[in-house]
Amino acid sequence: MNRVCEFRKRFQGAALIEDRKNIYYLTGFTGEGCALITENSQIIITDFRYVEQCTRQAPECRLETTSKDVNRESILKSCLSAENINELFVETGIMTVNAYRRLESALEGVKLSDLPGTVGEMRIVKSEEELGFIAKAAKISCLALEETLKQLKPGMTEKYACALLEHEMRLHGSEGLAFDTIVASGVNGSLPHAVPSDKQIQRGELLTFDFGASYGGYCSDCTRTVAIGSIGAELRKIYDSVYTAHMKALEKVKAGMVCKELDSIARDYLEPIYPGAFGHSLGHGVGLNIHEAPTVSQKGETVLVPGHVITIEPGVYIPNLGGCRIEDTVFVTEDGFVDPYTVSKQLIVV
Ligand SMILES: [Mn+2]
Repeated sequence: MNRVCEFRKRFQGAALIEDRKNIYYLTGFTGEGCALITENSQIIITDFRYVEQCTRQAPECRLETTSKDVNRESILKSCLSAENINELFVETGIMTVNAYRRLESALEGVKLSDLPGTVGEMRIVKSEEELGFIAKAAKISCLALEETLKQLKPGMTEKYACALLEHEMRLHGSEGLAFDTIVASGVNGSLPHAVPSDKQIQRGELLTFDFGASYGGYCSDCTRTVAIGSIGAELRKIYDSVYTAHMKALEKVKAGMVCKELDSIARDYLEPIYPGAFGHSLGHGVGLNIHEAPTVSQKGETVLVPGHVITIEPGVYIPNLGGCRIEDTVFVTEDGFVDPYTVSKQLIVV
């Protein structure tokens, strides 16, 4: 997989790529290092540990290896001067000030400029292959959650439930975790990004799992809130409201829809019932990163097109009571969406 040709069509100039997901997306290389893309060459600069890996993963790239005597900056300097390049576009958003200064002083006579978001624009629309990886990660997530729910019992700690879920994701083929798993029971459910604790899961509580497998380098993102035994009317009302908000927004997902309009559908429904209780955005893009473009919030101006992958994840959080969130990662199509998750969104009682 090499997308350098497509990148060159969209951006003319010498680009230094340091973001590892961007390097992978463009060249296929997953190790540490950087990629220099110019009009005439594509070069990966790495060290001994990744030499063989680089030749396997990125055969179309020229390999330059750092050593104790030759650092990255000096390799860059000679590569640029060999092609008479006097302007280098760098990813300033992810560089440290220190690295920028080091580069600036090493490349005397070369102007450093901001690389525009070309790679991000390419990454936002997924190919069939990329959608396949995300679908596989979603399938692993569903199998793992189903297995976890079979084993879940009152008295288990949130940490234990978290370990079960993460173990099942690995057993079903996940490469790792797309992000730190959230397991929040009872009153902890009012924390949208709760960290699994030693708190025991009890009957009568809602329990939220927000988790993601990864496959082929791609993430998936899913949230289910389940009931431990029978729950009271207040919690049931929260669940039903979030469920309705989720379904209302989800059914409007299709090409042509503006992200902020989707956000409004869920928000306008929940706000009168639970004022101020849905404080985060409705969703976000998912791909090589767990959070990427487009943002599905009140500020989301992106018009959806086929191949966009977004989450729909409304939630309600009530301090001292609990909370609920329901989330799927879905694929935008011409006339709707594909939802790769098969775990029920109706309230599951464990
Ligand atoms: Mn999410």
